[in-house]
This record gives sequence, structure tokens and C-alpha cells, in this order.
Amino acid sequence: MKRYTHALARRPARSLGDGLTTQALGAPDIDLALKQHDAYCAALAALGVEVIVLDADERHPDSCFVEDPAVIHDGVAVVTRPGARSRRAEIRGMREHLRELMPVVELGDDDDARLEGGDVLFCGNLVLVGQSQRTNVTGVTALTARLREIDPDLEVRGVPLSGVLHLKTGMTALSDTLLLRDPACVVTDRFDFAQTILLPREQGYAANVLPVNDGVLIATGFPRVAALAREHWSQVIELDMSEFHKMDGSLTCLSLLW
Ligand code: CIR
Repeated sequence: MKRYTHALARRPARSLGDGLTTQALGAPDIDLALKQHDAYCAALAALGVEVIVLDADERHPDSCFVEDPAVIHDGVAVVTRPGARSRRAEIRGMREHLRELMPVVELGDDDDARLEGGDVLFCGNLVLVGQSQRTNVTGVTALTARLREIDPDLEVRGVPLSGVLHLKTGMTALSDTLLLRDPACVVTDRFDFAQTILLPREQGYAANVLPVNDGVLIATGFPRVAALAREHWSQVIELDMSEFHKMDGSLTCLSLLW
């Protein structure tokens, strides 16, 4: 799997509860969200990553979900074009911050392209890109061109999906050959390069795991995923994600890694 030296995160805004969500789990407790975010950043640091934490951006309630406005590969950032209209302005601030850290390229000229980083799942040299409510085929085509300019060895494949917000909301890789999937995430494609474990429906939220160097972050309270994670990783860090779950956020959403 990829190894990382750096992570970029953004403190949750006090306006977090004004963000987008499809959940009916109640309003997030912002003080608890801030504590959970601190624990998340500390976990990344414990796995050997230097964590850069940006100040909260109160104008953009969803701005702590930094995964969506950019995709990073080989130390180059591609700025996306979020499908959610209310999140489009986030890319301006993100572009400026990323420019101080690495080369930055734009998604492309096609105004119809829509892409959010939560749909982009790297599995070795294969990149699966969810065609979701937030990412369209034009966006997948544009990202494919950018990623292959950065790394011609990559194979990029669009994955039509429904039932969850982003591809990674419902499916991530515990290793390059082991996928975890929430049954709520409906995909018709088969992924022959990997074994897919379909989680019990009530543990579907835990399909979003975040391997980082020699360890993996998982959401707390999901025993099936905890057991699988311990089979594959020596360091398993469980994090309470309750307040981000209320806003459709999960582990991968809270950082950009490179
Ligand atoms: C949104 O709906 O855009 C945010 N409330 C949650 C974004 C979560 N991001 C992700 O899964 N990558």
C-alpha cells in the first residue's frame, strides 16, 4: 500500500451542522467533533505522518472533509470540481494551501466535469473512481487524464454506484487485495484483483478504513472490522467518528495524505 509522510487536515467549523448530510442521526456536537478531530490527527501522527492542520473555515460547513477538494498522487495534487454546489468554493482555499506544499494541477477545462476525492480509491496501480451523486463520467475522464500524466502506470476505472454518498463511504481497501464493502453500497462491477468482504449491514459504516504506513485507522464500535483489521495490521487505532458520521463523513474524508 502507499506509504505517507504528510497529511493535511482542517479543523471542523462550528457551522459543521449546517453542512450536507443524508443521515438522520441528529445535529453534531461541535465540541465533541473537535475532540474527535484531535484524536484523528494524533492517530495519524502516531503512524509516522507529519500532520498539517488548517484553521477552521466557518464559511464552509463541510470544509473539514478535505479529502473531497483534491486528489494527491506521487506528490502532485489535482484540484477537483465538487458535485455538491455548496462545496465548490472550498477548492479556492485548498488550492492555495496545496500550492505551498506541492505542485498543483487543475482537473481540466470541461465545465461539466464533477469529481470529489471521496470517490477515488487507490488499490496499488489501479484507481477505482465512483460514479456517484457527486462524481460524473466526465469527471472520471478528466481525472484519468490528469493521473496518467502524473503516473502513466496507473489504470483508472469508473465504478457506477448507488446507495451511499461516495465510493469510499461504502468501500475501501484493508490491503491492496482485500476490499471491505457496506451492503448499502450498490456496485455491479466485479473486482477480480481482490477479495471483497461484505460486512453485516449494521456494521456497514466501518467499511471506510484508512491504512497509513504500518497501521490502520478504523471506526470504533464495529467488531467484525476490528477483527479483520487485527488480522492484517499490527497497529489498529480505533477512533470514535460519531459526530462526523452524522454529517456523512468517515475516516478517509478528514485528511489528504501524501
Ligand atoms: C458532504 O456531504 O459533502 C459532507 N457532509 C460529507 C463529505 C464526506 N466526504 C467523504 O466521504 N469523502
